Amino acid sequence: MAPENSKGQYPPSDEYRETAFIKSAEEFNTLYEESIRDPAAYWAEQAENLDWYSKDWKEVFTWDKKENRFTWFKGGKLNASYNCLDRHVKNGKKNVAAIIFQGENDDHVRVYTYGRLLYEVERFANVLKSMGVKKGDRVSVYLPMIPELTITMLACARIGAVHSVVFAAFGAESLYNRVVDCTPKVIVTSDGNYHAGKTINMKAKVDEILEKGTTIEHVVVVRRTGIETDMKEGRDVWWHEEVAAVPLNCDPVPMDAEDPLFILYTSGTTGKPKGLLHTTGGYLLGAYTSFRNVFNYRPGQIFWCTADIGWITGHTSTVYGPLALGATALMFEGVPTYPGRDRYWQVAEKWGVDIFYTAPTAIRTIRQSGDEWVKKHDLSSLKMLASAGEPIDPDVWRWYHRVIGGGRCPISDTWWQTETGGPMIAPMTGAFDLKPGSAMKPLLGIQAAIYDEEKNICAPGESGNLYIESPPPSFARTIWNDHKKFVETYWTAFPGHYLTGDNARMDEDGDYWLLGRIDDVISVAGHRLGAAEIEAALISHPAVAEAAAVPMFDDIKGEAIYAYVTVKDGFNGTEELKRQLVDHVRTTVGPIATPKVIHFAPGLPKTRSGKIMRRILRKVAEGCRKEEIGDTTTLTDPGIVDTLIATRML
Ligand code: 7RM
Repeated sequence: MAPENSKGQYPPSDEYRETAFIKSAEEFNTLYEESIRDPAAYWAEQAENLDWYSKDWKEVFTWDKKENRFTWFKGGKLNASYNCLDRHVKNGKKNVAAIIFQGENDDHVRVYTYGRLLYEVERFANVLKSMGVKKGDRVSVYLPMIPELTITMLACARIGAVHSVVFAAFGAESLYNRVVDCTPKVIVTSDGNYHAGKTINMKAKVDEILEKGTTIEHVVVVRRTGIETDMKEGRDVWWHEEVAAVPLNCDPVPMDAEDPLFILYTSGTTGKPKGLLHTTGGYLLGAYTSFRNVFNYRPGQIFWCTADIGWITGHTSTVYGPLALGATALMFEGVPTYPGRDRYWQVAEKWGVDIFYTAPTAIRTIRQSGDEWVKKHDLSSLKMLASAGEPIDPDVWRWYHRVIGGGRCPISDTWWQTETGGPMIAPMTGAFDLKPGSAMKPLLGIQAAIYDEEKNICAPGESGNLYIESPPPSFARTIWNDHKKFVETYWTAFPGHYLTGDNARMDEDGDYWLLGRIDDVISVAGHRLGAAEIEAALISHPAVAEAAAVPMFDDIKGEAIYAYVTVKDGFNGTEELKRQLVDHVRTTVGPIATPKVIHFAPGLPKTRSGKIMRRILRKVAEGCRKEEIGDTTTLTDPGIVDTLIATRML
């Protein structure tokens, strides 16, 4: 890529431009105008890239704005696992690598060709069937980043079961909440997982939730670590024993485009995580199209997204996007800093990674370790870089570009959410002069807009609420069990427009700059955590009366958790209690929710209706002075603010 131009932007090199699907801003503008003049026509044309049993949809897109129900390609029939596997096997890719698995331990390597992956998926689909799993049934998946995770997802898709993956680092309480909500028949887990040199027992957490009572009848356990594992007769079975006992072939079930593909939970403003429901046709089409357009993937390239599959980024960018396209995806089990702080670069060099996709938090961690860790490796195979999960700071962007990308690789800063299913705003790297820190423009077929509180379009430079104007195919259709909440959360602020929950502004060139969340979501290292979930964990400790969690600035994680805690009478806010609370949150929600600060407070600022004023708590956590806090007159006890400022924890 040519160096930075006089405007501080980064135009693509001619060499890169050549390989891109869209090669100039003019070409993009023309295609974009066309795509939004008639989005249904645009998406119907894209739908030709999938393999359908039938394209008998009456209408491409329907949208009932009163009920907030929408459909894409309803009546069309396809199968996601067929699209991700069989069709590539039939098209000469039987012996092309689909997944390159790199375990945490450097010699744990498995390569699955499309042919082998199909074989594994068919066998496991038969295992699920043998357990009585039918079309529409839910299957919970609580697995580390190992190929069995992808195999389970595709096996579900093959027989029409709905997978619900829970991030492996979530604790028992978080797992329980996600499992009871979607009432699965089966859970697929592993004995344990490897994390930064430690072996963690996963099955024990599953046992813990099963004791509380769930709908789960069968537990399939992958032997990953070989640790001592309690297996309950009649309920728990080993993966390797089951797959050896079933027939090899399993035909894919034709699904309606609107049949559910998966449920994925995400944290929101209220205590209960929301199960976003994604459907077969629309989601898969979105994954395919965005993967092709954003990454300019070319056959033979190795694509590596470091996100865990427990998050939407992993669903779309490690499983469905690459496999729908017939690409080769690296699947990595480890962490960026173990055994050395060059682990990512060692892996990228080892496998000759072409496209590397990670989160700003990882880049910040790696940058902090110093350039010499990167310089030890030959990263000349890299062609492009990408980022997702949080705003990427321009300085960090430039470091990523210069040190990781060798000044040669364009960076796509992709903005999206669990709800959107796939990227919505991202630069076309072969066409745009890139601006560090900006996600730039909505993708083809996507319309975004920024409105102020009065629902006027914000002028360039003004910040406001980011909306997506009409739901594209990849959007979640509802919240599992709670359509009312779906409507309230996303479609009520401005009926007919999807509220993203993010602040943004547009610059003079019409490029988008994302500014962070407007709600009570804390983004720790790019992982969305609900303040309410952390608070619920704190409050469940016997010493805690009340708790409020807010984000605080953290130069590595972007945001960290600052927790205010009022203790019950008879308890004292000691260092020992602090340690206990931190441990308690780690085991209930998971290590990613570890509070950075516990601030013992005599009380919390509340409105008369009893709502905790998080705005004020955020400001105190940020270190604001009294004058900067704003109006406190609506509080029942305004004096509490002075106390909190005086006792603020640094
Ligand atoms: C992909 C993912 C969604 C929230 C979203 C934003 C933030 C994601 C970017 C970003 C700035 C980006 N899904 N976010 N990507 N902020 N620039 N490129 O992370 O559902 O887990 O989180 O993440 O606040 O609302 S998510």
